[in-house]
Amino acid sequence: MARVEIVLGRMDALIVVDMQKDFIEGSLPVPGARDIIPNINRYIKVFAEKGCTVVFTRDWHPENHASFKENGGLWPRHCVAGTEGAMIHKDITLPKEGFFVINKGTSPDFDAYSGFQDTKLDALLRERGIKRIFLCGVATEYCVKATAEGGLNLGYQVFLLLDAIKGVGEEASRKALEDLYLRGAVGIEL
Ligand code: VGL
Ligand code: ZN
Repeated sequence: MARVEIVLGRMDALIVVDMQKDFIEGSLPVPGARDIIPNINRYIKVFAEKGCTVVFTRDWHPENHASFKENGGLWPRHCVAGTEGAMIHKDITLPKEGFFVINKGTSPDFDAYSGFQDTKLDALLRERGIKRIFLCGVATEYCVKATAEGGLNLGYQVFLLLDAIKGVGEEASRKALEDLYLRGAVGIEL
């Protein structure tokens, strides 16, 4: 295991992916998602203290969203905009000030796993001079992976906080990480 020191600063952003009630204890739970909450809270505190940008993404679907089974999609109804299930989980500690929330998947006609897809996330990070993004949250092989790929495509250096992500399937999650490493993402724990 190589050890390198990472000094966090203003050009770094923590992106907390989809830590919403429905993915933790609601209609589409990711097994074990609750277990990463303490580590995510630790990262939020550390990044906020270092003056980093902290962003929360939310899956934020209209009721008639194409990804829902009732509309011909893959998933049970989840994270309907404005509902209880779409809220950031109550045990996630938000920074006292200066954090951002990015909603995604808001168009009824197609799914958007990446926090960068059809959102202002890239503009927000660019405006703030962010070069490195550190990802945590759920689900490893879906929204975390897609957001990491989106970041890599846009030229960000991407770090995956391995003790603060959780996937739906073990094998699929392992494969997702392998793919991301090949593309240049780096897995770390701080
Ligand atoms: C997600 C399935 C459907 C995710 C979102 O956040 O990984 N997964 N919508
Ligand atoms: Zn969704």
